[in-house]
Amino acid sequence: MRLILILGDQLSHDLSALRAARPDDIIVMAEVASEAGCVPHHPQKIAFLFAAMRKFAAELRAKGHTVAYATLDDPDNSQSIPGELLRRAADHGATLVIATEPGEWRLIAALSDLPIPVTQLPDDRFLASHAEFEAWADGRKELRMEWFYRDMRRKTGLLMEGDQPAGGQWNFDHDNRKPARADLLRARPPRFEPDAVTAQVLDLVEARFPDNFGRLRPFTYATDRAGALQVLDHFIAHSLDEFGPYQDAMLQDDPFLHHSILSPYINAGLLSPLEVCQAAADAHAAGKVRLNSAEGFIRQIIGWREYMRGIYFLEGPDYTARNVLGHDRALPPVYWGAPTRMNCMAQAVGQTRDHAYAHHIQRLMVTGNFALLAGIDPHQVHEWYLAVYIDAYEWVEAPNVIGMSQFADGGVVGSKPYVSSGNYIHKMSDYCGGCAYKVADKTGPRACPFNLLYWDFLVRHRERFERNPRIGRAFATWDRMDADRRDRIRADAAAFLTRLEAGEVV
Ligand code: DLZ
Repeated sequence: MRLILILGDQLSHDLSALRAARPDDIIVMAEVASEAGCVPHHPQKIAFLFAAMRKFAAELRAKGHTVAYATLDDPDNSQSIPGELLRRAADHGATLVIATEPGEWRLIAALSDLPIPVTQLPDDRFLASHAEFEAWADGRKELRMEWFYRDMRRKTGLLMEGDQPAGGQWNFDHDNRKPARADLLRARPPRFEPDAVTAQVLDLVEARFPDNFGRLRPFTYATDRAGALQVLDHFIAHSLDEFGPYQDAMLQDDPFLHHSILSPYINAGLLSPLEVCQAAADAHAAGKVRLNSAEGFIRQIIGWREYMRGIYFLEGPDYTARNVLGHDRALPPVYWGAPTRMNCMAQAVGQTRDHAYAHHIQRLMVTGNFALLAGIDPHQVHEWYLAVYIDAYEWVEAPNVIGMSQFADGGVVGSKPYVSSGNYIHKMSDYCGGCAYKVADKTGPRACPFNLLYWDFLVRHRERFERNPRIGRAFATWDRMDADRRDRIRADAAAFLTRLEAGEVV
C-alpha cells in the first residue's frame, strides 16, 4: 500500500505524484496548523488554499481516487504534514509515500526525515528542472535573468519567429513604464461569490485565525480551476493589451489596474504557467494584444518566476538567513496596518490588508524600498511577505525579497539595490498628492521620508555601492551637495529612524 501526498500548492491534475498514482493508492491531503501557522498567513490566503484543496479533493474522488482528507477541525488531525502521513500510513498499512518535491526546503527536509521511505518526484510543472538551471548557472560570473529568459523563450517557442524573437527584440521594457490615468472604465478582475464549500472554510478561518493581519471578507477569489480559467479568459480579453505600458503604475483607488491576478492560481497549481503564456501569445498572434504587453506578461512567468525558483534551489536552505548589509531594525508596526502619515505605505499596506495582494511595484518600490532604506532585518521582511500575500510561497517569495528587494544576498539576484527617493513613487503613482509629507521637500519636517532615507542608505553603504556601475553615480551627486545640506539630510534621516524605532506614527 502506498500514500500519495498532495500539498496545498500542488493542486494540478497532472502533478508528477498523481501521474505515478495507482488505483489502490491513498491520496493524502491535510489542512494543518503547522503550515497555516508557520507564519501568520493572511486569512484570505488560508481560506483560498483550504477551499481550493477541498474542491480539488472532490475532483480527485470524482475521478475514482481514494482521498484521505483532514480538515483543520478534524479532532484526529495531527496538525502537521509528517504527522498526517504517519497517521495515514498506520491506518492503511502503507510502506511508501510518493510526493512531488515541495517548494520549500523546510518541507523537503521534513519528508526526507520521515521514518518511512518517501520518494520525492521532480515538480515538472516548472519549465526548468534543477539540473537544467544548475547547468545554465554553472561557470557564469554573474547570473542575470535576461539571459535565462531568452533560453526559456527558445525552449518554449513563445513569441519566437524561428530562432529570432518576435518583433526583433527580446524585451520591450522601455515601452512599459507609463504612469496610469484614473479610469472608471478599466476592467476589474472577476469576483466570485463564496459557494457552500468556500463559505464553510471562511467560517473556519474566521474562528481559528481571528488575530491574523488582513480582512477575510469580502472574499472574492476563485477557488477551483474552472474559476481560475474564467479569470484567465477575462484578463486576456479585457486587460492584457494595456497591461504592458501600465504594469509599473500605481493608483490609489485601483488596486488591480491591468494586472492579471493570476499568480494565486498559477502558484497553487490551478493554472499551468505554460497555458497562461500560450493564451497571451495566441491573443497577440490574433492581433488582439500588442507585443510589448504580451512579451512583458510572458517574461514575468517564464522568465522571472522560473528564475526565482532556480535561484532558490541553487542557493540552498540558508538563503532566507542572509543579511549582507547587516540590517537589524525590527519590522515596524506600519507593516501590520498601524497608522502612518506616508500615504504610499498606507495605500500599499491597506490594499494588502484588504486583498492579500499588491502588485510587483508596490511590493518592490514602496514596502520593499522602505524596508531596505530603513535598514529593517531582511528575515522579518521575508516573513512578512510570505505571510501577507496570497501568491507567496518560499521558493518564489524568498529570492524576490531576500534577493531582489532587500539585497540581503549581496547581489545574487539583483545587480544593484532597488532603492529610490520619493520621486519614483511620485512619477509612477497618484499617492503623493494625498500625503502629509511633501515629495518636493528634501529636508525639514515635511520632507518625504524616502528622500531622507535614500541618501542615508547610500552613505551608510558607500563602501559597498560606490563602485557599482548602476548606482555609483549617485555618490557624485551627494558629493556635490553643500556640506550643510548633507548634514541636514543625515540628521533628519536619523531623527526619522529614531521616531520609527520608538513606535511613533511616522
Ligand atoms: C501555505 C499553506 C497553508 C497556509 N496551509 C497548508 C495546509 O494546511 N496544507 C498544505 O498541504 N499546504 C498548505 N500550505 C502550502 C504549503 O505551505 C506549501 O506546500 C509549502 O510551503 C511548499 O511550497
